[in-house]
Amino acid sequence: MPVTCQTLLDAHPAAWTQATTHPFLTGCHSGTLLPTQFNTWLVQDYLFVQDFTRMVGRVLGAAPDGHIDLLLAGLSALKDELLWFEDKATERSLDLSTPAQPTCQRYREFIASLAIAPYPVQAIALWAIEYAYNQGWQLPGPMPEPYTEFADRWGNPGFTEYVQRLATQANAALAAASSATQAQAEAAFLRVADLEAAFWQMAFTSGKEKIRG
Ligand code: HMH
Repeated sequence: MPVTCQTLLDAHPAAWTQATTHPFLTGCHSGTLLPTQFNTWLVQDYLFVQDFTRMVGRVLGAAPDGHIDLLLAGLSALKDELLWFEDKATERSLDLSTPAQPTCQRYREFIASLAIAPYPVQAIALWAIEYAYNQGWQLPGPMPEPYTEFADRWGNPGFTEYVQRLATQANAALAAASSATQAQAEAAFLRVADLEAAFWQMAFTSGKEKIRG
């Protein structure tokens, strides 16, 4: 039985729940999140997305012919997303040249390390990273202002379809993969799940520390 996106989700429900549910997200939903917590996330996620864009470029470079179109569309959306992050930072007077926090840096190093992984492993990691935000931003329910546009960016129907197509491509790549590559894909999925949970926790706690001064 080959590994698929669905078998990974079924085998690791607790890891995936930790990746996609967090007091940060429910705090956005209930209006209890502090602006400093949100702003910490925003700046650190911009730094993440810059390197994630580089990762998607490398996935494109490793992709078979039939997968190029979707990945190009993904890169095009990331171009828009980086400009949007810059607008949001300007609106909030945030400095995007802030250093990456250790958790953000660990995640950036992990996605950089995928450069030498087989394509099916890269495809699973890409799907997991996008699916984590697609689910995470939707699960609490409709987000109030000022978070509506953030939830919509990763929860809108077009993005949801993009993530589903990433899953289809990852499954196709894995179907032909060796058992060693399938095991590596599972490890990458679990690594993404851990790093997603840590990323929410980073923003949630470091924003609070700043308030305490
Ligand atoms: C930490 N994971 C993180 N940031 C993001 N922007 C995404 C996933 C989705 O692109």
